[in-house]
Amino acid sequence: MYYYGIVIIVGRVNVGKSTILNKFINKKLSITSHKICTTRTNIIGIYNNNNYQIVFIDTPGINNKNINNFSKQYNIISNVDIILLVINKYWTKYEELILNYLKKLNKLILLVINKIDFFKQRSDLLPYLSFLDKKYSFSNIVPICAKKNSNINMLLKIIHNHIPRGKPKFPDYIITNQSYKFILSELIREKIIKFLNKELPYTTKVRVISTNELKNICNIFAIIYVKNNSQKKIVIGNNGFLIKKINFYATKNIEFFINKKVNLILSIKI
Ligand SMILES: Nc1nc2c(ncn2[C@@H]2O[C@H](COP(=O)(O)OP(=O)(O)O)[C@@H](O)[C@H]2O)c(=O)[nH]1
Ligand SMILES: [Mg+2]
Repeated sequence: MYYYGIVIIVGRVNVGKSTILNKFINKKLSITSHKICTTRTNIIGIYNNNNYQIVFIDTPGINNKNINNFSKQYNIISNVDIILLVINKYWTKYEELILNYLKKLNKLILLVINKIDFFKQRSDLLPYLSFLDKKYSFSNIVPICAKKNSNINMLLKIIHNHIPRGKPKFPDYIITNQSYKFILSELIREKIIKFLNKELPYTTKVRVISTNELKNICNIFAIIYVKNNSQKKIVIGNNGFLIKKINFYATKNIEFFINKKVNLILSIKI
């Protein structure tokens, strides 16, 4: 029995969304430091544990600049299984607006209160909890401190309980701590496998060489490695038909996850 689901992490900027994703995935994904399609796009982290595969999507977050336009940031939301709404010690107008938007979607919302180290005593949390409880029928309200790793495992466990049955979308050798470029390359490889069926060995490699994020588009350059000339011909297809098809669907696949227009350049090397 397999379980597969997509979880989106939403909330105000700076509440600790990316920190939480990093804790789930166990490694610093190149989130803020590297300029690889990350500052204005979603970040994907793939979590594998036994028969569970969970795709976490970290959004840039809501602030003054995008407050009127956040449905754009939540483009993917109709396809997710769980919404993780992250907040901190204070419920602000941002949280109010985000929740009002989310409410209409009829999805499972898990509320995470992060940075509970800002509460002097645990008991100070109680009035806040009852306030939040009245806001909406969240499936759970989970206080955590991502920075100190406290309650992260409990939160993961709760998430597991809500993941539907389903076959994993990504090959199981992807372990939890893969680089972002690797995940992008998997999104490309998935389409190669799909369109080439059994004509190519399952081991075909894809490497994302560079990514360059511009205001409205993300350029991604990747190389598909094949064994010999005949394999190369297969991948290219008649008049480039197949490589164009791979490119088209791989682009859609990446755009879906990172929520941004993608210009994908694919090159084939022996
Ligand atoms: N005190 C405290 N700081 C935290 C905690 N979790 C994250 N932070 C810090 O909050 C800041 C914003 O975190 P980040 O994950 O980038 O927020 P994002 O904008 O929501 O993705 C960083 O400096 C984190 O180190 C926490 O549990 N306690
Ligand atoms: Mg972030």
